[in-house]
Amino acid sequence: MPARPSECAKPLPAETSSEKPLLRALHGAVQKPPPFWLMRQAGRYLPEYRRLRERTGGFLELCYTPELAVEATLQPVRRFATDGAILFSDILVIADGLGVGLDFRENVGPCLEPVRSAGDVARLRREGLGERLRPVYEAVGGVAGELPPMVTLIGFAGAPWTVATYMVEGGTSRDFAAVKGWAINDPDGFGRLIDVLVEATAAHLIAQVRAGAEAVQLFDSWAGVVPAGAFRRWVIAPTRAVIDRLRAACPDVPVIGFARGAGTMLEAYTVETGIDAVGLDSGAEPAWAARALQPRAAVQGNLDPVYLLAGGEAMTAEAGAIVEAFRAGAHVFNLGHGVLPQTPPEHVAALAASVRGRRP
Ligand code: 1CP
Repeated sequence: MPARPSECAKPLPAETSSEKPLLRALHGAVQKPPPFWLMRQAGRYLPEYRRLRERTGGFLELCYTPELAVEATLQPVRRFATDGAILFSDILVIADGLGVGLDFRENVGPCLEPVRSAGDVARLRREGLGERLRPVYEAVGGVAGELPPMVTLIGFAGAPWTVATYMVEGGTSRDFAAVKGWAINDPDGFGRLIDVLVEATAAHLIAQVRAGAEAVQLFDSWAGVVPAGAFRRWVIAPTRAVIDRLRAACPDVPVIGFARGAGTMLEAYTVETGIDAVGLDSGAEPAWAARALQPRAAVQGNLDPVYLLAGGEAMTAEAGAIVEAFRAGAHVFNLGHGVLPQTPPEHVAALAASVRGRRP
């Protein structure tokens, strides 16, 4: 594996870095068993997270207090010996850093002041963003210093489209009428918001890599609501623009792209964005993805989180089928979406054992 440029990552002994199973898979190595981590592996389903959360004022305070974010990141790694540690943060810290007045409300979710006009875009605070997000990068550095030697540190950001949905709707949405309406009625105006997010997202990922992240994931959780005819403009092009900027600064850092719900656009997404690994939601049939996508990128996924909630034989059988389907190429075992908050932690332990135990 090529040496990584020193300005982009904390120097690790080359042999340690190259031995990390998750990093190897993202660079295309075929491994049995596959390395494994879970989206939303930190959070409310863990009693130790709930205790940490009770001690703090709120979710954002947890994200912006490096010692606490480090602790939340490491909790699932200690418990399940995952191959990846995903930074404890949120895709919406970018929106917060741009000054939209973000608040996470109990049982409601994120609330933001909606951005709906050229004037709103012009008022976004682009200068000093890196400074305002500095606690996030300090958390990355803290995790890098405490990580077990074979574990890969994953940084992340929301993709521009998905972050824009929250900024325009003012929170989560059912029909995405405001954001899609803006994109349809005034594509150039909406495009300026996307352009701001491309720059901010690239800078955010570069800063995480410089602080010690070894791979990054772009979460496009709402890619699936974009009509197919607009998918290249609002999903593929902004993702490609972020990756081009990241690669110019940090050429060797693997990028995982997770365009949830992309359906028949996933092949174009994989090829045209230039991602190293494609995150699959549970709607992607493994046999199809092994044929259509795995020759072009490592694949990551894709157990439905409800199998993990259910546990038992159904879970291990389904996980086994996924491992089997992807055995000929590079594969990172994961869920098709995040761990559900009501999931028993013992089920995660059982899943980890079953993925590890299989030696086909
Ligand atoms: O303690 C709490 O109540 C906060 C719950 C919580 C947590 C633990 C939120 C609120 N975010 C997070 C952490 C988080 N979010 C992580 C790091 C932890 C880990 O993965 O182990 C990551 C990677 C995210 C990413 C994220 N945030 C996404 C993309 C992934 C996905 O789930 O599709 C999205 C869409 C968000 C927005 C968000 N953050 C939190 C909420 C309630 C929401 C809105 C979700 C929605 O619209 O339904």
